[in-house]
Amino acid sequence: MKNLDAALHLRGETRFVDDLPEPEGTLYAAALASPSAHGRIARLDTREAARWPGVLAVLTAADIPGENQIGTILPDEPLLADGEVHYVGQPVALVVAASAAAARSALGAVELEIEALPAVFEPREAYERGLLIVPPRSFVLGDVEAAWKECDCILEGTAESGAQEHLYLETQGSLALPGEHGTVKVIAATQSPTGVQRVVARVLGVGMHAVQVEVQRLGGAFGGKEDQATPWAALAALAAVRLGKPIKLVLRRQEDMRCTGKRHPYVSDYRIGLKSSGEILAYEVTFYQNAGAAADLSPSILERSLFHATGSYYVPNLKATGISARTNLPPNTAFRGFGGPQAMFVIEGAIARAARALGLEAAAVQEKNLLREGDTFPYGMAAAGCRARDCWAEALRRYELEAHHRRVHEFNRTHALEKKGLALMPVCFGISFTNTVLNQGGALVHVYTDGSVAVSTGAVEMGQGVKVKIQAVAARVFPIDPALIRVESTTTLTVANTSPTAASTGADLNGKATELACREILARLLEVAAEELATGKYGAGEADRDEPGADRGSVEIAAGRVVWNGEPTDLSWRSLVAAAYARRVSLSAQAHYATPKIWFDKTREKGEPFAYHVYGTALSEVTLDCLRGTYDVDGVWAVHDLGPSLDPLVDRGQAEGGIVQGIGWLTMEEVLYGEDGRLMTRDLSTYKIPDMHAAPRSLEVHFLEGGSNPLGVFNAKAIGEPPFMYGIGTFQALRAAMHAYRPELDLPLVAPLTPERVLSLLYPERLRELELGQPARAGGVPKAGGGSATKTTAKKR
Ligand code: LUZ
Ligand code: MOS
Repeated sequence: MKNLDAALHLRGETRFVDDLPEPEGTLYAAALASPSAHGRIARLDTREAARWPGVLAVLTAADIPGENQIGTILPDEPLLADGEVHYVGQPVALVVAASAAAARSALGAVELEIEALPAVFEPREAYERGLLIVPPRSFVLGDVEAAWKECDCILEGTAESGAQEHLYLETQGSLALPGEHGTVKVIAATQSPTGVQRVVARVLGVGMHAVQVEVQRLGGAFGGKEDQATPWAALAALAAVRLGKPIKLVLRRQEDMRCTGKRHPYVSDYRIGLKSSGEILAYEVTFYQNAGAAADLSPSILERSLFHATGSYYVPNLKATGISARTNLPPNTAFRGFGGPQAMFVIEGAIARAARALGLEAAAVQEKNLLREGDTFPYGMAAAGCRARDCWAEALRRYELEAHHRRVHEFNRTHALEKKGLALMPVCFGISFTNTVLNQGGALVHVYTDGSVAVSTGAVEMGQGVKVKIQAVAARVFPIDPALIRVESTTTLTVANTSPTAASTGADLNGKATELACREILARLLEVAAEELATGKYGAGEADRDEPGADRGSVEIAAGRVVWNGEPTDLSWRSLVAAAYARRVSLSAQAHYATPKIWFDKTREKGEPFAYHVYGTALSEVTLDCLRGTYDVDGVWAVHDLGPSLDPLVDRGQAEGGIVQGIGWLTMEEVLYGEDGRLMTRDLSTYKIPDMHAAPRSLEVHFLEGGSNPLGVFNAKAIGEPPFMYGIGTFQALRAAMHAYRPELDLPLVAPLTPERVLSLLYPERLRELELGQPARAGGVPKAGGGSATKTTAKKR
């Protein structure tokens, strides 16, 4: 099996929002984006723009019939700016015209005067000014203060990880169709149809039952459409209802990059304490999350950082604090890993640095502290079915770590200006939305009288292959040709009150619901089968015809036909379905699945928030050109805890894609804003993502067998997010190569390590000289220095 859309994609026939046939009379909308990062709107005059050729209307906050509010977690985000603007790119007005070009050209005719207010872009500065999204939170385990005294080595430092642009292939967009009785149907590129429905209803001042949201598929999302597809859908719906016409609103790439939020950049302070053996006794970390101008999903993302503060390790004494800082950037949002990668980035950096200080291999310190069965996570849950050490050991064995080490060592000994680095990266990622209520899914299954099946769920297909998995689930319960099973588009009419397809849970939650609905229909069909067989028409069951209570338990379906006592009968799936219809038995079922047992108490910050954890270990090798600062990823080789895959090809695609995306985040992808808060890296000539050449030369993912996971569909584990974090290992391998060249440097823990940055970190003296305009010092070989621009030197408290 492969992605159900593969053939359509290959032929370019797949329809994304922008490819849908437009109903007659469709109008086009474009948003006027704030040019200012923070200011008071002194004047907003739309009259000139409204007279522009082709323009039918210019809408502002005053035109919103309901609430001008789109916030999901906090009500702090207007749909259209009202009185103030808080980031460059914030929608201020909406121009509706006969063509998209006319709408865009009229944007310049809107007269907008903004009185600038002071803008803040750095999370620490925002924190110091008291600009917080939510109050700080801390997760505590043991007693860090007491533990420092027991440590042989204590290191303090800071860590910085950058933003990341989602760069989904399909930009944000919606087509809104006004209906009768004040209803509207919105075809949106969203991970969260219910989220769009709720906000559209709120903005229009109507009930959710007046709003239908439909999603066929997305051209990628990665979290970028979990919350941030909503404003564009709501703007299209607003215009559709105001003008009574179909409205299409699709962002161009630069608009999308400029106006939407990204992965949160984090600045973190850490302190780690170890025994000389490498055992970690205590870890204290404070995450300063750059949330941008509105809450969006930031509090949940920060919460996941706290959950994953200790990565794959058991740390007996921990204090992790999360600070969500409000700045004047576009609201940052969900991105694969959802705050987990930012947290693991810090502890991995801290461990590698501590290992250097102790004269140990990083891998030795990692292994010593890896989670064991029964270890307590900082949030009080015990590691159950822990596979951290199984994956680690299998990675070492399968990928011959010792041989790798020897080769790298030999290479580095014989190459003066090229260096290789190796690093291992263990991953432990909790599966479930950390917000417990979201862990529910629904399915609606119809079997038609010809035996074909339609399955609807709340899952949104975004290229991750969730539909092929749901089809596989239905095909296991109904053992029939998968071609008879169609997985329908996702709409709020078929399955209501859905959670976003996110948190790697799409296949679990919706697959489980599908399984339940199919089983309900199957049970009815088996009843019918037993009765049909008892008629003796199908070459089986005759003996029992007259026996009341004949053994119905032996009736099953296999390979599209009824099997009785292990023997195939003449009763086919199709005939069985027709017989059920003739007996007036329902061939439809709706089911709801809620992850059992999970809970979390926010007052104590303790609970069992995750259904299970996904584990894995990846080995990365990097070759660095020490003169140019450029590098190649020689390979990433992972052992990944997955269990029995529902679709190995799809899962492998997810793992490989996640790895490359994780590498991109920490190496070449650099989001830069100007001093005025304007995005500088707003197209693909200035924002580089990994391509074929940047991808690892060798990329292997081995799925670890064994283990049982009853909380995943048919025992499989979730795949979406965990592999992303293997990229942290590649980043560490690159740092190891840098250390191999300049062992005396205490490199600051900063990402992304673009080649420019690598070069400047390798030659800090040169950089200082250049900055001071001084001639380069004679003598060639750079001297050691704790002098790199960093605060990562050890401090005493
Ligand atoms: N979205 C969300 C997520 O709302 N809650 C989560 O815990 C989560 N985790 C990962 C990705 N998206
Ligand atoms: Mo997500 S980061 O939308 O699972």
